[in-house]
Amino acid sequence: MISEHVSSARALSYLDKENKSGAHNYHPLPVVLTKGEGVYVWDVDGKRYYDFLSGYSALNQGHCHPKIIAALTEQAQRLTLTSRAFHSDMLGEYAAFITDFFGYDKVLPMNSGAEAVETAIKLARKWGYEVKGVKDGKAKIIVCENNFHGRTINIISFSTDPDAKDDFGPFTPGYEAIPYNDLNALQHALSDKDVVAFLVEPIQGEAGVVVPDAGYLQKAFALCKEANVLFIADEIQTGLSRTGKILACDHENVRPDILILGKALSGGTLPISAVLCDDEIMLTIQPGEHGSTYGGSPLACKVAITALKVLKDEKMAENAAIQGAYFREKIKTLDHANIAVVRGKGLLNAIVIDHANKNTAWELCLKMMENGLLAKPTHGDKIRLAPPLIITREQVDECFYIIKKSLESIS
Ligand code: IF1
Repeated sequence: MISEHVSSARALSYLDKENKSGAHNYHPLPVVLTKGEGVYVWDVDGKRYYDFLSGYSALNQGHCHPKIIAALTEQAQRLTLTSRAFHSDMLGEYAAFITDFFGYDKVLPMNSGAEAVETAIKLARKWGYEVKGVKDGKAKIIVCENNFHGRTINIISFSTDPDAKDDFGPFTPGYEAIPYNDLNALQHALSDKDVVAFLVEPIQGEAGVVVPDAGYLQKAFALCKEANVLFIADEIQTGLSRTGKILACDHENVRPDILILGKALSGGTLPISAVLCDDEIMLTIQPGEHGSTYGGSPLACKVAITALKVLKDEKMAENAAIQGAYFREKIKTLDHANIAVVRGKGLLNAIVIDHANKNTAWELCLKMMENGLLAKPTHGDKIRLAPPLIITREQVDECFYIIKKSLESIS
């Protein structure tokens, strides 16, 4: 029973309401939050927790970062939306800022991560037909097994996760899935002349923070170049300082042909995503061929500029690298029977629970919740540990203690 873990009758009433009138498309921990600040969130009974999910890495800058909230509220009182039927005084400024920040000719602003992935796919196909010269309707995109790129029909068409796709067909053709971290498979798949792009997560998030071998991204990029194929990096989860560099691809000095960003681009305030690439690719899309109502709104532009500035000014990539390495070292010392693997980069980490009882990961999360730390299991046996990037060494020590204590109490 979930209800026995709920902190109060009042908290339970929120769960009941959600359950009765909201779709049942999630299985959340039984905690009802009402306030967030930095690395902390508070539930409706006033209990404080460390947030080790960070809104699936949308909250890299921490909850309610004062500079981001100031930018949001200031812009919200002036101009929120023009649609792209008119210009705003913010879009040009944002486009100049973000293209300079990441070193690309152009940006195409969207909202959710899935929309940005769809945008990248449309760009790759259009480039394939208009620049590479692939025959109409033949364009093929290589993806990796166990990928996660979002939940639209097209994106789940190339998912290999039955939970994501069963009973949602028919699906979109034009994709081939190869094993992740397998350069031979990539080389083989690239021999098809109709391939226009390779879409890859620099670290597979949903798969359980799967870090590829050193050199994989760089060699994969080189293979794509040899085959005149676009290398598309989905950095929606790995980007924006999470792994200890502004982009996970930076660890291998790879500059993707198409870069996809989302999540922390708004510091957890609005759905803001972006696709970046150079003119040869971006200018294949003409007026009327793609867009969205909210993408590139003045509100989003202002928030995204501020969110990026905060990451850089407050050296969050550097802190993620330092605290992440420290945290992994500490967790590795646990040598606990229940922990099979600890892996990750920067502050994107996961532990894999090894136990006969397949509920152990969920039980551990409940224990950690009780002890003041929120994290969520994925695929039954993996727990993602990804706090906001502003976490301090003292806080890492305290969180380590909470995790250790929780582990000890379930074995
Ligand atoms: C859900 C995971 C995280 C993503 C990558 C695109 C998107 C995502 C690499 C789509 C979104 C989220 C969405 C959330 C769970 C989740 C997730 F568990 F699936 F892996 F972050 F850890 N590319 N990831 O990770 O972005 O459209 O959601 O803005 O339940 O769908 P979106």
